[in-house]
Amino acid sequence: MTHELKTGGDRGYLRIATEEAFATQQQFDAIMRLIKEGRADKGTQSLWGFYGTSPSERTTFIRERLLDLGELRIQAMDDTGIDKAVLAMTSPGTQTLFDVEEAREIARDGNDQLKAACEKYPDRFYGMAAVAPIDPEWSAGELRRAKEELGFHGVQINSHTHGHYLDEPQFDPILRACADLDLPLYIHPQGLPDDMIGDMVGVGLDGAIFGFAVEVSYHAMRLLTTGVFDRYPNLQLMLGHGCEGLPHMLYRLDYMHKAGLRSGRYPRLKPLQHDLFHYFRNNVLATNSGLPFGPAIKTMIEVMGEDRVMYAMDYPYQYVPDEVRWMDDLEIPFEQKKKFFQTNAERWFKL
Ligand code: 1DF
Ligand code: MN
Repeated sequence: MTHELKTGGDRGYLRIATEEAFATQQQFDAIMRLIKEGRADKGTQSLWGFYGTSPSERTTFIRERLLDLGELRIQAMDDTGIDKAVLAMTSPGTQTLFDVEEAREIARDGNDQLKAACEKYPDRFYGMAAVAPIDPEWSAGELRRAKEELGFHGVQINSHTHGHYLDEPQFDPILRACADLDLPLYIHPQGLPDDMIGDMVGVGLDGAIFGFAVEVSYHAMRLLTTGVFDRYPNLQLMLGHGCEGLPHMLYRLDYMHKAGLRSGRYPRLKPLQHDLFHYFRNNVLATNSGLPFGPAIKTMIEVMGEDRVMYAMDYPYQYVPDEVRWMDDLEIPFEQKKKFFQTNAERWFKL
């Protein structure tokens, strides 16, 4: 151990964790009911069939911690020197559900519960809204309520909704609401759609280990290459897990995108106003959730700029106090570290 972890800024910065998960009992029960009835997709069966029932130490800890928006969470933050947490309803939110009414009710109730927790711990907890993308118009209205009545700071969408992606026209009300309300759109993983998951469950690679990044990076590339950020130039897309690997590959993504355009290979790909580098430096924000890994953080800072990379712990899925010490000791300039831990989150979430 190199140093004690304390809240309050003893190292010259506050620590703000930006991808922190909670569940509601109603959400949990609805997902587990789908699984019991054999109606959940393969990705949900794999994830929540495991997290919902396994007696292992890891899953028991995660279940208990997800359902707590009180003292257990505050204690964990105190123990790891986390001053503030930006909280969102855990993956898959409502997005694996089929009943529209139930999805809306779980999102609305989750937002109310989160609002109550933020009021109880006003300098510790900050909210991102849950929505029900299966009903885009309702979701747009809920985003307005989240911003104007609940004082929330963003929205978390757990990637695809029954295999559908936010660049599809039916979801435009959600994108427009994010842009109009100036709410960052955090795209978080969930289980992969049935038509993508292949044999990933069979080989044990569908979850956070690998499949999540495949599917969310695909989602982000769809938004980027179909011109969402030309339609909404102020929209800010947040991606966790080291920006789901994309900055590492940005040269090739951009080169092949341009090559495809030049040769007219795909009718759906139309020329954009800018190259992909531009969007990564103007519309994409990254967190290092799950990746307390210097090379990844430094690459993101180099590729996207020091104003666009933020800290996240991914509590309770990756609760490792030592990770905070490694990030404190990261070999980057102090000014960059302060942006990473504190001021970028304050700026982009408007805390
Ligand atoms: C896991 C990770 C599962 C994250 C999650 O939802 C999740 C995991 C079920 O470790 O299996 O949201 N995560 O955010 O990294
Ligand atoms: Mn997460």
